[in-house]
Amino acid sequence: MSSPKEIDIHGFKHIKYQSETYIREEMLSKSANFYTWLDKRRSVREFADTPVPKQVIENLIKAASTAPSGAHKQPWTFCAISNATLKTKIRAAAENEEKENYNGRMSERWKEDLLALATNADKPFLENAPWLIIVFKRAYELDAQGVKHNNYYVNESVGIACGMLIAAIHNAGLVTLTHTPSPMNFLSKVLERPANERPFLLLPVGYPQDPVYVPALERKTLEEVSVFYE
Ligand code: IYR
Repeated sequence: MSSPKEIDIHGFKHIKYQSETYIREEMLSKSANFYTWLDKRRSVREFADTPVPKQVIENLIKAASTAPSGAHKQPWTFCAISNATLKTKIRAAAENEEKENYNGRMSERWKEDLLALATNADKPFLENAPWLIIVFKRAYELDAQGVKHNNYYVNESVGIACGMLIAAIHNAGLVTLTHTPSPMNFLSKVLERPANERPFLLLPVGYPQDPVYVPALERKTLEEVSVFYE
């Protein structure tokens, strides 16, 4: 007898799920190729002003929003900004904060660590990149009666969604960087976000400037990042 297409578990419908599986050789080559492809991703800080179609950004956000989340609450809002006036406002406010960071709020040790990345308080990418995606975490939801319901594992959930967004951007042949102007509450004001949303991460999206240079970084080896218990 064939198994049912759907079953009921305490009143909730569960549907039969068929995951894609591969023969051993294909699994080996797929996993190796995915790593090789992902390893080509680099954070890029200089963008071309070449436009990126809105539909591409929509697809990237849809991909990110497939991320697993605590109790499937999907506690995220992606704000996609191509509006030049808003980008200028965001750049000005972010650079104000960053000036304070670089001129005092950051420790000497921190600034030394950043020398290799050649970052500073100037953030031209906030205006040059055709799109800024600002990810907000939703700390809680309000029901129809206005009662607060906290979401679960919000940072973990939104962090995973951001990782998937970054992979989707790479897959589209575009580049990004993770920018966290600090403090970033100004983003809630500029974008008029509701009180249950807090800024989490800002990602400019676009084509890299040509030519573009990135720091000659090495990634940790498998041995450095893993411990196997067999
Ligand atoms: N937010 C600052 C500083 C900065 C901090 C870290 I940690 C980085 O990896 C990169 C930058 C800035 O955006 O410049």
